[in-house]
Amino acid sequence: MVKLYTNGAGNIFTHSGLIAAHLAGTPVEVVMKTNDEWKADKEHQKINVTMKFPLLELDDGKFIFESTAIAAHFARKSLMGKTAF
Ligand SMILES: N[C@@H](CCC(=O)N[C@@H](CS)C(=O)NCC(=O)O)C(=O)O
Repeated sequence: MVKLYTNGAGNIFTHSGLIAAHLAGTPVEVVMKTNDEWKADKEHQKINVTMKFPLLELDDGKFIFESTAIAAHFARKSLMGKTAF
């Protein structure tokens, strides 16, 4: 299952990806930590060089940064082209 890393439920950038995943019917594991917890996670810092959230980890181990790119990734699975939107 894909993993969406975030720094809190209040991060509005995370929501667009989760909404798109929900509409696309794609299950997502949300990995949520505080900024302080992420900053203490040295392994995560090797992956997330900007330390901005959300960050999506795909099943093949690749990562997608930027909320719009993450939302588009989910939308491409089953939403795009089905309606005028
Ligand atoms: N352009 C990025 C913006 C992401 C962003 O700014 N996230 C902030 C929202 S709180 C963040 O994670 N900040 C963590 C920090 O600066 O320590 C996107 O759309 O994903």
